[in-house]
Amino acid sequence: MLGLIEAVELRLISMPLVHPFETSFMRETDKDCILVRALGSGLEGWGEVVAMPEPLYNEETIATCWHMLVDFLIPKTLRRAWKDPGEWAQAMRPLRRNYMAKAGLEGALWDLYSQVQGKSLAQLWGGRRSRVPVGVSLGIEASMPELLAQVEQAVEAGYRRIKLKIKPTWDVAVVREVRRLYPQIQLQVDANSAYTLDDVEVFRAMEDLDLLLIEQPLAHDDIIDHATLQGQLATAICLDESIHSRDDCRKALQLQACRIINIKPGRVGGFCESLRIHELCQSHGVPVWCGGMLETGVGRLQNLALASLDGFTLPGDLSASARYFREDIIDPPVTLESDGCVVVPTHVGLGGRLDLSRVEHYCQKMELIAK
Ligand code: OSB
Ligand code: MG
Repeated sequence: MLGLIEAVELRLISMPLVHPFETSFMRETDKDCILVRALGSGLEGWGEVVAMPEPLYNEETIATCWHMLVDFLIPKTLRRAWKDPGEWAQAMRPLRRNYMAKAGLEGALWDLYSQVQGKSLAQLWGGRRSRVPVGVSLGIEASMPELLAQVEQAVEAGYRRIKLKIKPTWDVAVVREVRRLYPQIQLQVDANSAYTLDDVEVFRAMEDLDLLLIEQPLAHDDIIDHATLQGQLATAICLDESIHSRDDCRKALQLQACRIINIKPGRVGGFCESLRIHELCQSHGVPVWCGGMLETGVGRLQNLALASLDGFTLPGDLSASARYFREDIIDPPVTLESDGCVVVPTHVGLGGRLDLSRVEHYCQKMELIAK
């Protein structure tokens, strides 16, 4: 029993990134997000809303999530006692989309539920691995030497899989050079929807680079064109932005729009839907991996628990805290083992790792919503 949720607090957090992160759609120097704290049964659970300040990755923003949480999701949550986070997620379905807003609150409820049940999230979700291989996502840089310095640093740190962000003017030549210098490394690219079907030649030119996958080459809301592109490529396409639900995933697989799925709990409305997508992909023999949104330790520890499930056979975007932050809001932070893996948390909930004084230090705004 999850029980009655008595109050929910929202905190807007802004933490400096150790290195700016640039994609085909934006450049970030700070990690801004909402932390959700759900209070009930004398316990507190924490979750993270991964929406960004601007609607450039998807349509949500920090402000739209704040509004959805304060005006709809939290009031609907406070009115009754919940059996478990699954029942809650089902009850929120009439509220259309707004997946990141939902996922942040669901994460807080899972943290609470983990404590009530006395089981870790990995245990609750059926994760069996105690450590998971992780990769690193490297942004677009101003020059090739600057990117190569980032690659070298990541390889030296022990990461065995590198993901390169690409965009027109920063693609084939860049990826080819990294592949030439690191013939052995697992390499993949992420276009964040920067191309159209007119660019097939760009992807053809990468076919000999032994890429694990090409992530979201075409439009954020497309499945059909991706099927056309996948039909013309030997390299696997992986969908990120286009997949918001198990149903989207089912349709993408049916149309053969991709061969791999990136599961980001924030993008699909939470861990319940993530588990459903994982199950569907497993039944189709389709590999999945856990994507990231530069999460703080709160979202990161929860994503790690998800990535411990059997179907997550590819390295996730779940790097160590130090790759993003000088100081994470969890202590101890997430660290990389010498074999390129991260240890899956075995503790109940956040295991007392949240450093409240650091949360307060990075907090820019707080709101308490109670009945
Ligand atoms: O497309 O996977 C993406 C970060 C922000 C928004 C979108 C994406 C990303 C990443 C970073 O690639 C992954 C990470 O958290 O390390
Ligand atoms: Mg992506």
